[in-house]
Amino acid sequence: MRTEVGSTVERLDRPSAYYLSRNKRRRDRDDNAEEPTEPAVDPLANATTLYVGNLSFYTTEEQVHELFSKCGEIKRLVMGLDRFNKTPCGFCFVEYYTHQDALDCMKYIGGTKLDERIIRTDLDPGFEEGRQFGRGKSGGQVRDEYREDFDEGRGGTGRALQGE
Ligand code: GTA
Repeated sequence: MRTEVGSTVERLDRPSAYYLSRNKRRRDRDDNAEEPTEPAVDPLANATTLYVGNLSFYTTEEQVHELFSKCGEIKRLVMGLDRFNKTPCGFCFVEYYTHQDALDCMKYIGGTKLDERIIRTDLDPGFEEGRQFGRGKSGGQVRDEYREDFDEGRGGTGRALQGE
């Protein structure tokens, strides 16, 4: 299944696409890289953390907690923040106690609506300090700098257009 999220097409049914494609991109960049002789350890095999994307900037931690608690007890919830002004910038990490709860969440909550937006969940190898901050030049998510549509829940037009 595919869904249009702003100008970005995101896949909702491929749990580990983000990390798989990053690894493939790295291999493709390095011409001399040999194909691994042994299968790599899958960093998502026992993942208990989910990345949650396409949140409204106005969705609160309490709302996220309430929804994601439906699939299991939450160990930790980290809101994604603009790295300059420390306000929510449209994503978060949800950590469960068990891998099964994370899988259930992918199945039952990923692709559903929160605050009238279709949210995207992706298995994640685990939160590390610093990852809660947007990596875009403006401080928010990189994807918000490329956006050309008007998305009221995510600050209007993309940051690059705002700067023009
Ligand atoms: N597990 O799908 C994900 C995921 N995403 C999308 C972001 N994170 C994710 N984690 C998992 N799965 O900790 C995590 C990151 C980081 C935090 C914030 O969220 O590991 P970000 O600020 O970079 O957010 O990350 P963004 O923009 O959603 O991340 P993404 O998609 O990785 O984009 C970064 C790269 O893609 C950049 O190289 C950028 O040049 C390019 N890019 C992104 N969007 C576009 C676009 N529309 N057009 C062209 N290039 C784009």
